[in-house]
Amino acid sequence: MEPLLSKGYEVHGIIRRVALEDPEHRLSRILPNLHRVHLHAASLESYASIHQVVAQVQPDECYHLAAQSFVSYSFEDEFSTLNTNINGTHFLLAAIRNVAPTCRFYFAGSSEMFGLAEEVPQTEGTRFHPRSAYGISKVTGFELTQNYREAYGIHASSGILFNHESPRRGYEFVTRKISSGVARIVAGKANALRLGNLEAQRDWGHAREYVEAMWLMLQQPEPGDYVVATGEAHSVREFAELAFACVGLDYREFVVSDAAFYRPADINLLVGDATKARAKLGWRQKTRFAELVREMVEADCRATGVGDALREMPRDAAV
Ligand code: GDR
Repeated sequence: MEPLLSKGYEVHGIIRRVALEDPEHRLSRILPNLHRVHLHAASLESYASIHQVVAQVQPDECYHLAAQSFVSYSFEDEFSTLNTNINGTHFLLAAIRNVAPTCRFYFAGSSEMFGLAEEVPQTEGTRFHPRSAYGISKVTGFELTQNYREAYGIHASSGILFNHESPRRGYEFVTRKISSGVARIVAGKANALRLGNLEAQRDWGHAREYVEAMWLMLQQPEPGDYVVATGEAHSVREFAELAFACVGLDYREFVVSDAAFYRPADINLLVGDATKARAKLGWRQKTRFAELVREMVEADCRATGVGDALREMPRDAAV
């Protein structure tokens, strides 16, 4: 929302009624900007509510970022993940087609669609082989978006975004789990950090830069699909090593690999090739891996009152 506000957009969002009634708790991450956006009570599970908001607002652009987005949870509750993610995308596309057909649409696709990828790095042409209900729901959303583009002429684009992180990341995702875990350990509130598969490799970029790519997609004369990635893979172990090093600690003394956090089917390596986004959108990723780790650990340490523990970033850490 901040990039759109800074560009002078009038921003509307949909939000579940329960969250609207409890903003301090449920909307804490957007509280400073709450007065600058128009929030409408609606649910991705109800076509009628989506239709009503789209008809009333008549948006020029729609960024569909709402989903059950935690891959691990999608193994525990496949039904809700598939229902919400697939129907939610369908309802939005159908509402746009019916009452705001000139609205440009962005679908948040995911590198999880590649899953057990047959090639490295992955491009827009790599075959999908999702490994979770979440990945399957995103492939379906991607196909729906393509179909609405081809069948009804909607300016509908999909971003195939690889992992994008920042200090605002939810605590359940591994990067924030590590950065907040480091802060808790320094503060003496924990003495170990239990993680799952330390060897999984991901292509981690900065969320702020990735939302700019979303916006660029909707400014193009023609809709399309774009991989957004840094092109660099790093393991969970590397992330933990750098994160603990930010406070002068050795991760091996604190990190425990716990089978409880392994997924029934994980993906060992995802790394993207953003050549198309660079060529057509002029998009560039700027934040390096070590800077991202540092920013997240720094934010959590300061918020926990242990900012003093932060050490200078080693010169060779700018990987
Ligand atoms: P991911 O993000 O599934 O890639 O999806 P996540 O941070 O949850 O996992 C990344 C990798 O780390 C491994 N891992 C752990 N993960 C979590 N959450 N907790 C742990 O303790 C842990 N230990 C190891 C995982 O097994 C995995 O391999 C994110 C989400 O934002 C999606 O919505 C988005 O589509 C993709 O990124 C791109």
